This record gives sequence, C-alpha cells and structure tokens, in this order.
Amino acid sequence: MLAFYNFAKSLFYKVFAVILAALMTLSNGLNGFFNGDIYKYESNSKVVGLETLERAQGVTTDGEYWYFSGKTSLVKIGFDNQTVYAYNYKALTDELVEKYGSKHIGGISYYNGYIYASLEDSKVWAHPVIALYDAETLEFTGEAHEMPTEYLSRGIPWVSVDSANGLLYASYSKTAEVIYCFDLKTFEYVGDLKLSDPIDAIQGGEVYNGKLYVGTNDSTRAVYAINVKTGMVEKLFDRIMYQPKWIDNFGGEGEDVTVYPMEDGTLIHALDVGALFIDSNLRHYKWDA
Ligand SMILES: [Ca+2]
Repeated sequence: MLAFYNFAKSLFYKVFAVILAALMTLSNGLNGFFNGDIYKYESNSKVVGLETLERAQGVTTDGEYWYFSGKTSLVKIGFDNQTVYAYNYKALTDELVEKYGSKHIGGISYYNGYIYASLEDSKVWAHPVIALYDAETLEFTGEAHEMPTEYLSRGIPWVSVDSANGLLYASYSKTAEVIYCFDLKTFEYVGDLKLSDPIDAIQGGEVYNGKLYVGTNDSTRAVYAINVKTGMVEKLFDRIMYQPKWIDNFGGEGEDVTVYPMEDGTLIHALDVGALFIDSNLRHYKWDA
C-alpha cells in the first residue's frame, strides 16, 4: 500500500512537474515579499499543492522521521522530505468525533513511541482532548484524555511532552500569560508556569534541554524559548518582518515547531504555511542552545 502510494506520488510529481515548479516559484516569490529581512534558515523542507493540507498544523520528530498533522490527518515522512512511511487521513475517528466533537488537530509531540496530539471541537470549546497515536502506524491507540475547560477555556491548540519533568504543556490560544502543566502519566492538571512576558498565539512547541521552544502566529510569527523552571521567555527570531497584517493571516500562518539536533547542525525546525496557503515550509535553523 505504501509502496504504491509512494510510486503514485512520484508519478504525480513527474506528470505535474511543470505546474509544481511554477507553484514553487510563485510561492517562494510571494513568501519572499512577505518575509522581509528575517533570521536566516539553513534549508527548507517544502511542499506545494495538496500536500500543504497534510502539513498545515503540527510537527514533531523522533530523530528518524518527521510527523505532521493536518486539520484531520497525520503523516510520517522521511528526512528526505518525500518518502511516506505512514499516513492516517482519518485521525479523528468516529469514536473521537462522537464522544468529543473533535474537528481539528493542532500541535503534536512525539514521546516513547506515541504521537501526542491536541484535538479541538473548534468554536464549541467544550472538549479539549489529548489523544495518543501509535508512531509506527499513526493509528489511534484508543487512549484519549479530556482536559479541564477550567484552564483550557478556548480549546487546546497544541501539546508538548516534557519527559524529563514528567509533564505535558499547553496554553490559551490567544495571549498566553502562563503555560498549563499536566502530569504526563495521569494527565491531571498540576499547576501553571508563569511567563516573564506574555506570548501571542502559540501554535505548538517541543522541549529540549530544559527549555520549551514554541512557534507562534504572532505579528512576526516569532519563535521563543521558555525556561521550564523559571518561566523566563527569550525571543529567538522572527519568521516574517512584513507588518502590519491587513487581514488576519494574510501572508500565511506560523505553525508548530520541533527541536532536534541534526547532522547538518540545525536544531530548530519550524513549520509555516505560506501566503495564499499553497505551500507548507519546514524551515531548519541553527541555534546555540
Ligand atoms: Ca511540536
């Protein structure tokens, strides 16, 4: 099945090579206009066209594969940015939809053979959920936890695993003044981490060496690092410099990040959807952590 899928995909790319190349050029040009003078990324794992939908929300890695979430899907891709190792286009199973009204997958985080995914019943905000998927197959494990609306009053846009401290993190979708902390085993609320400076529109993050790195959709789609012991916020870099935003999300949208030291020296891998929403970019940044 996967072999056929990868064959069909490469055939599709051959047949539509000219159109895809045109889309690449168009999206690069547009993004260049919106990006302005930004912090330099080393490389970009980019897709255009339909695959953008598969990579429109979350990203994480186990050090061997990239995992992406779309609004209702999960995919597992090789570091070649092309080979598909698993996909689940119905990650929001009937069971999840019936029980929680889940409509939207947000930021994701890999831990111990599982993908932890944040599920929202968008615009209802009654059932924020963290669901576990098998990282091998991307199938739903049957394990889902309803999180307290007392704290997550407007959905759960993202989740990050902090295995060293046995915690899960999430935040409010607009301006976050705290990070909500939950027990990694019981999923119980254990307290909040006060931020030294509020952060707007966090889309997702990953923990690395005692810091929670988050990607935002704030005015410059900046990436921040948060010390998980002190709550000290450090702004690392902007992803666009184009301001003001005439229309919300005009010029694309900043998404989730993941952090992993790669052989080429890059560490922070940040996802964004480009202007016109025809391309998805996973940009790789060097950073001295
Ligand atoms: Ca992530």
